[in-house]
Amino acid sequence: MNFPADLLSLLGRTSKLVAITGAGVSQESGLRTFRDAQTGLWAQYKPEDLASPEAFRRDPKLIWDWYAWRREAVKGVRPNAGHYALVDIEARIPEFTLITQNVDGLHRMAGSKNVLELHGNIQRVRCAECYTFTETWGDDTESVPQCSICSGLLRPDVVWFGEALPRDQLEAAVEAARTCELFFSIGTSGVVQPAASLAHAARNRGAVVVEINAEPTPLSSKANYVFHGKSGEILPRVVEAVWG
Ligand code: BV8
Ligand code: ZN
Repeated sequence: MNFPADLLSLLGRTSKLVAITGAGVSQESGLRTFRDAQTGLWAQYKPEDLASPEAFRRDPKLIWDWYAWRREAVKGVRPNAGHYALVDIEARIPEFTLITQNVDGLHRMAGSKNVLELHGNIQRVRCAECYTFTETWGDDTESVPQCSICSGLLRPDVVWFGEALPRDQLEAAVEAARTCELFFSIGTSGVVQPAASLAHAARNRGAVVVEINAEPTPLSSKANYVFHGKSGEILPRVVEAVWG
């Protein structure tokens, strides 16, 4: 895969780059994407049906167990070459912002610093009532652990469908997208809002938009450059081509 010379030179001289990532960037680490069918007990459920406050109210134990299962899955994997290439790019661009929809924490694990977790992080747990965070919760597998302050049920610190995104993260993401020169959309189907609107906001402000994704998305026709393939293969090549 050759990269257009003008894109490589733009990358080499840009001072403000924003990248947004989705589940696709963690696929080569062995984590299923939201598009991929779930396995085992969870195969019968669509992720968006489980990732909602209604589902938690209806059956808190089911949802607690789903996130416990995903936390174990994340513990069993490592960042891949795509995550590490984004760490390399951050080290070379004066103002780099990494916006992620992923709750797996793999970007930080790889060493990324300026990370905005738009949809939270699965490793963090808090009270559904009083918002108190807790590092530890019993391993009683019979019931959902409760808050030591108000006895409310504990839940993962992630954003469920119908819930507001963390204001500080979202405002910082919108600001970065609106003022960047270069915007990379990596491993995301670009369906979930408001995350999916950021690339378009950057494009509308004159940024050059690059899509790296295994398949076409609603952004493909609007992007300036589109590379369809695996982010863990393409991103290291971009770094090599610009700074190798
Ligand atoms: C809200 C955390 C209101 C939990 C997640 C406007 C229009 C229509 C609908 C809406 C709208 N505004 C709001 C909505 C509703 C909704 C929404 O967008 N619905 C969609 C389904 C249409 N949005 C919300 O509910 C948001 N909240 O609006 O609240 C509000 C406002 C103020 C006050 C009160 C309330 C909250 C959205 C966040 C939900 N939480 N995750 C958890 O993870 O359990 S979303 C979750 O799904 C992910 O975080 C991610 O965002 C999304 C999955 O998308 P991707 O990450 O892109 O993954 P996907 O599998 O889809 O695609 C992977 C891609 O990678 C594929 O294209 C594949 O080809 C590619 N790929 C695969 N392998 C590779 C690869 N690419 C490269 N390399 C590879 N190796
Ligand atoms: Zn509480």
